Amino acid sequence: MALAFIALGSNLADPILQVKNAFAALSKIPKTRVIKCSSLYRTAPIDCPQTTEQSVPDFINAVVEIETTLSPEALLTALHTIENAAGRERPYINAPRVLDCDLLLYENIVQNTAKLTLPHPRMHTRGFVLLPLFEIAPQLIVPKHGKIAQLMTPQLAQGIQKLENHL
Ligand code: PH2
Ligand code: MG
Ligand code: MG
Repeated sequence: MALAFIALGSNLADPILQVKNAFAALSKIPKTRVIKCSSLYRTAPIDCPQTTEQSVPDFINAVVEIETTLSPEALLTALHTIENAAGRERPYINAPRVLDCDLLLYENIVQNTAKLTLPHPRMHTRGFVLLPLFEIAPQLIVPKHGKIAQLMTPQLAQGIQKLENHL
């Protein structure tokens, strides 16, 4: 069994419901068990281009710890299937999305292949990943980057609100 962490994000089509549905969908991946789900967090968009008069909607983000016997690549494929089933479209980079499921970490694997980079290349700079991850794994050491507690600088918490009463 391998431990892995997955980041969920949505800013379209009832994001709270999308993330809750994703918790359920993750628990149905073959050879996989959900160990912990973080709280839901409302987060300001980071690096999302504004293409219309309408401002980019806030995200709902969360992180899930799983145990699996799937390979990292097979797990990634399962995550894409879940995104597509939720109706994910990719009109441009970082477009608003019904569901994004990113594989953050798989054991302590460090790799950079055409299909998959581990750890996720931007996870260590993003508060919307680090805050929920810290909630469920405060002792975690992120390969290449170090202790999660030390990655979490106060600025990263700006624009992030933990939602109470949502699980
Ligand atoms: N995902 C991105 C880019 N920016 N910002 C927030 N707040 N939450 C996200 O999930 C997110 C983002 C690319 O996947
Ligand atoms: Mg993403
Ligand atoms: Mg993604």
